[in-house]
Amino acid sequence: MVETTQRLFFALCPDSATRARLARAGAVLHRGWGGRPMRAENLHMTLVFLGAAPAGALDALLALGAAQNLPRTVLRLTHAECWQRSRVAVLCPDEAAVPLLHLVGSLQRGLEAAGLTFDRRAWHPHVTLLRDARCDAGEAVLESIAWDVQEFALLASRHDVSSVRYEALGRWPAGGSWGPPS
Ligand code: 2AM
Repeated sequence: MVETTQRLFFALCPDSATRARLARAGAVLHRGWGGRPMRAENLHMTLVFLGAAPAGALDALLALGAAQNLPRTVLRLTHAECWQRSRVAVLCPDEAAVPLLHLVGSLQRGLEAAGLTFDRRAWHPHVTLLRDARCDAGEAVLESIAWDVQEFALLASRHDVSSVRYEALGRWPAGGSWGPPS
């Protein structure tokens, strides 16, 4: 059962090699921008953020995830940005891969149809690498990371006293070609 207090979101989860590359990029950015590096196991790219979902929504969310058809897609994370307002350092693509735009749109339409609320702000694809960053330390130059997207997931963020951990409630592999949800 979905606890009403947990935060849910659909996200891309990196494979272990990409995860390691992202963590190394975080360590490089940390030298300039400080802050707190994300734990490697928590690295992800949010697709749609739901926040607290009502108890009983889990079945609909799992069905929605399973109805998507994401082709294997390479996402090129080309540059780092430090966002002053939220004080996070992130890696971004120059352009969002089209299949991912389709996936985000399809998930949003499915949530809408199911009467579930979600963050409707425009999607800015990014991977957060540092929190509480000092964004006044100049530009960062990094090698781009080619992320061969292999799966997306429904994640729940769980807080304990000292840390946040993301638990996958459902995972769906990428593969095949893009088509309408079955
Ligand atoms: P992100 O900004 O790095 O994608 C769990 O709360 C995760 O969901 C956060 O780490 C945050 O990661 C993402 N997220 C996306 N939109 C959010 C929102 N409106 N409020 C809180 N978290 C959000």
